[in-house]
Amino acid sequence: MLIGLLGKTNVGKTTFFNAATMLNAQIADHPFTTIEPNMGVAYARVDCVCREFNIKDNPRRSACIDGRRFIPVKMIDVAGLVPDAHKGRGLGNKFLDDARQADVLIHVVDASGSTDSEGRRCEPGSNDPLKDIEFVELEFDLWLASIIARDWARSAKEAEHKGLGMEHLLANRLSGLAIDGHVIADTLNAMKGMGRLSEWGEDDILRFARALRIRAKPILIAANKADVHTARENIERMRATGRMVVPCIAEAELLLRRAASKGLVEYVPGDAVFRVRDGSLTMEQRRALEKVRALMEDYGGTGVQKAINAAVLDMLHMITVYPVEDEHRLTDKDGNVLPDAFLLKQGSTARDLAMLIHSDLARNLLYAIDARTKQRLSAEYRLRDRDIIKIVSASR
Ligand SMILES: Nc1nc2c(ncn2[C@@H]2O[C@H](COP(=O)(O)OP(=O)(O)O)[C@@H](O)[C@H]2O)c(=O)[nH]1
Ligand SMILES: [Mg+2]
Repeated sequence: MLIGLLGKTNVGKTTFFNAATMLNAQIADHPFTTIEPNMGVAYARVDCVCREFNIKDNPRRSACIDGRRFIPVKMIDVAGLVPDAHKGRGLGNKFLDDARQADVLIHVVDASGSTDSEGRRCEPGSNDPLKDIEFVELEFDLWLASIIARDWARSAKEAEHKGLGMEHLLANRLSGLAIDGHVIADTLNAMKGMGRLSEWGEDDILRFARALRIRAKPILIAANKADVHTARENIERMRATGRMVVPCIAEAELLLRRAASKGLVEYVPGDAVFRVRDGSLTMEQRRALEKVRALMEDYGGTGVQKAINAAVLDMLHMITVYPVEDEHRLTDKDGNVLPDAFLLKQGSTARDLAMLIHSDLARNLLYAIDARTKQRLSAEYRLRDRDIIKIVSASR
């Protein structure tokens, strides 16, 4: 799974990215060994099942801090967003090339309105972040539409003649965009009232592109710089449009994570509070931290972790499942307690979980065991959030 981070210059995108991916340095055994420069590992935070069993776990690819499990998710810093990106202006092609791989996008906006449309500093409140949002959406939609529209009338006619489903043609055309075929089919279904496909004009195609983008590439708004006084009103306005908006203070999150890594504060990313640890802080450090504390009380945290969680868990409808090999001790074969936590789409089955572990395991799958009840589950069992599952296969 991949989160794409978008935003124009000076909104705090790098600050957000650095804060979100910082935990990485503290987890030695992370699963992504080679990573491109604009890629990092962020984490979704869930309540770990270790608390329920009152056991000490030792995760391998995720981390458990005070009963909070941090599950790795790749994050890509999508560069080069400028007007007319879809026509290839600036780094436009690079932008779209990065963005197309993402399953969900986090759009960092300057909610305080102190960055103009070209990314220059301006008077707080003078730029409208809603315009930034609409601009990104339109750029994306125009780009999608341009891919779909290629030779549209002829292709649509051909599909109609042969009685072929249009979704096949579109799935082909949109391959490489990480969009599920059934999402395309669903979107086409929702467009039924728009008449014959072969008669669709540019506007119809754009409308379809928009409907598809909303389903296939959901965008969460990280309303950054929420600490600036002009932000609050803009946050309300953005929320009023029905979009998912999470107020953020990326700068505060970065400060806290850095302070925590130096042992100056105790802070679990995503908490609403932190504790100052060291008596030897300078007055300046203390003052900065107290300012952060007041802001966090206002918003219930810095919002960075909340934004990641909302994107992954809410927008992508993910659940967490813990595979084990010993359903009594909740360990893998090496004795690691609750070694893994996987994110799976709601509706995934025991077979999907097996597939995620190893294709051989899925091929030879016999049944699964619910570690809580010790009951057998079929391969088609629909996993629930927080399930602890042993997969039993014929190969071992
Ligand atoms: N007030 C405030 N400023 C921030 C926040 N996050 C970042 N900034 C500042 O915004 C400026 C641009 O940040 P940067 O991360 O480089 O933005 P980018 O160009 O979007 O990558 C820097 O001066 C940051 O310190 C925040 O949450 N609040
Ligand atoms: Mg930057």
